[in-house]
Amino acid sequence: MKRVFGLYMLVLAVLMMHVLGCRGVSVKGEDGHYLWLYPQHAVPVKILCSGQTAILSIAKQELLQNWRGKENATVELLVGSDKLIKGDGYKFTATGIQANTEAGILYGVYELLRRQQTNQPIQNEICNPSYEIRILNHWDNPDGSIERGYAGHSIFWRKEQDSMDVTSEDSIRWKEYARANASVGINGTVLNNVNASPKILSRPYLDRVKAIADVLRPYGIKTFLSVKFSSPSMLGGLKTSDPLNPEVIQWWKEKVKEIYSIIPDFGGFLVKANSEGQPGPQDFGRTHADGANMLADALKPFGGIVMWRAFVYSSEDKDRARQAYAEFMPLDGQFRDNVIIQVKNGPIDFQPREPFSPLFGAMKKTSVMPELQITQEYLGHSVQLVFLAAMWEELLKSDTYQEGAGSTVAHCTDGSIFPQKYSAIAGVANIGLDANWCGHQFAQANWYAFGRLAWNNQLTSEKIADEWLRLTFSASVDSLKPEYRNNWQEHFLLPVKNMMLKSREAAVDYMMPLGLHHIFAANHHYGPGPWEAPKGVRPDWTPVYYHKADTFGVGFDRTRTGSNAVSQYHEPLASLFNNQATCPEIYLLWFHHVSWTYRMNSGRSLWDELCLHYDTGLKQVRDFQKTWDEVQPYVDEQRFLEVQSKLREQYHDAQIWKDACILYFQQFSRLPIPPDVEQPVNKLEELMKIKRNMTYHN
Ligand code: GCW
Repeated sequence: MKRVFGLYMLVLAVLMMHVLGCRGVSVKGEDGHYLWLYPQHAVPVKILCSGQTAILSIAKQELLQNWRGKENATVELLVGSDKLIKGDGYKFTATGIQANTEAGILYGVYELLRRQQTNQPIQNEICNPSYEIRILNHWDNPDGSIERGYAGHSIFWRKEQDSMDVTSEDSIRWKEYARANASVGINGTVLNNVNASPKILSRPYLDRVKAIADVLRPYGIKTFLSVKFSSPSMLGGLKTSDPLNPEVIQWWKEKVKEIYSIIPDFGGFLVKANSEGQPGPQDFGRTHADGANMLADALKPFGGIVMWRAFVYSSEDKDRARQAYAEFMPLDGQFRDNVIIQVKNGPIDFQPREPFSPLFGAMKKTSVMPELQITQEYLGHSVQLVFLAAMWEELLKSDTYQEGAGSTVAHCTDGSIFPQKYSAIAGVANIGLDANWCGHQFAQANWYAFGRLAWNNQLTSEKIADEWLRLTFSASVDSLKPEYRNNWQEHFLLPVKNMMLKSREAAVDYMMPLGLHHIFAANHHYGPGPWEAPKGVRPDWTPVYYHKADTFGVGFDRTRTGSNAVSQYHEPLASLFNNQATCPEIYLLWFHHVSWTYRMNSGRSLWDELCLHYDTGLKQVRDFQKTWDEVQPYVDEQRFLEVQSKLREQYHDAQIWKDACILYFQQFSRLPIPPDVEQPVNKLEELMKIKRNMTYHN
């Protein structure tokens, strides 16, 4: 037995060297490739587990390789049936881990190891997931490019001219990806962009999906695909893609059957329909429910689901923020039980700050799942350090009041208030082939945070940041001189955590404070473009539509006398938002067109307050730079220098945001910049000429 074990370790060691060799990274992993899963100095442990399945083998292997508890302790892994354990939840018992599913055991193992590494207690307790489906959405195209991706080429798809054959590098990446996801409880992934190509459903692509699914399966991860609604005509050669047409229905049935013959545990479809030019049921005079149900019926016999996106807005309505609600509310109750409506966190589009979408809690007879954006499309791409958990915590804790006080977005979507058949949450992935996976070392924290919140939607961003920092940076503690090792918490953990926790508000401040939104330069969504109003472009694709600045004031009037979007919220929120005096100031310009001289709670005028926010945001980034410079002795050189240089760029770009917005809005306010605000250092005419090169790198 001992010899077998020894041999096993040798094979593992050779494998590890192979893995590292393939990527060409230093053994220390200072490029960030290890994510939060740094190899541990493990001590021996005995494992009692009768099962030999792929999932359980991984669970055992993880324990053996990373155990940092009592030397030679015995840990029992028991798949049983306990009514208090839900779904893939688990229980820590006096002897080990118990779960009702094998995936539950795996999640229990990862949590146990996490607690050992972060010095948290392990008591007898039950941990159940908040959401049953915890899924990443990759906006990866079949040619390997990634829409809104800032970390290189797709890990799944290759350039058109390249072969579709699966290489050993592919398998290694997918396995590392699966492991990282499983370690935070993510159990599903959509492999391609919601702006879907019909060819994803053709055989060569399905074969590659199968290869991916085979690697992900032992980590408890199901595979899903985004589909183009017009696939029957575009791929199948039919005359129509009308969801009520019998041939169309048959085409989808056969396609689904084919998929399941290749991937028996396939998860289902994600659909973007009648949105931003994508085809959908409305092209044939049908409703979203007609379209979603037709696909749901095809998937039902195999246990598959449809995630149907509510991200819709026509150019006709005068307020884009109202439209998802206006289109979907009348359909509540009309969807099959294997349809989940996927709703972006805010009513417009992943902005630095939005109030929650009014669909949460309002659709009471339909499963509704939040869609979060992990990739930082509107939050600084992979250049800026912005920890998004703070934003998601704000969303999940927002009270909708739909079923009385305490009906938070978290509870309205996790099944604890409405008896929805499925509960789910999605995050648009920020993952690419970059050595550090996410482009920015700290963007890894957002992937981590999504998984942790999907597992437990009551976690605080503070706790998540703390965990992530300990897991990601503490491995280097061992190599520190004792005088540094002893004050690691005080001199590294606390200041860096503090920086992470402040980073989202800082970004809101230097980009669009007080409820401003979507004043980005067109297309790239990185820098400012409040002046943009090109002729011939849909008004709701131009910043001036959103800020509506004039000599009176600034902001979008969504009150009862304006677009009336406030009425989509349940009382007391509708009245609270409707009244300028009671509207929370963080949403003021979202709901109101406010005079430049309006007195804010601070006693300052709106104009002064706006300038102050821009200034504060910029100064915060300067503080982040200082914080990071001071922790240099605690961080390996590569990661230190990378983050330092990105913070420098962030500061430069935050200055552009501040100067551009203050100088642009000043043309309307015609008021002086308050004396306690640092004067802009750039000229508006120069800032308006900046173009950003948007080619992604690979
Ligand atoms: O945020 C916008 C993005 C598009 C994206 C769209 C969507 C995938 O700018 O790139 O398309 O939302 O969510 O469908």
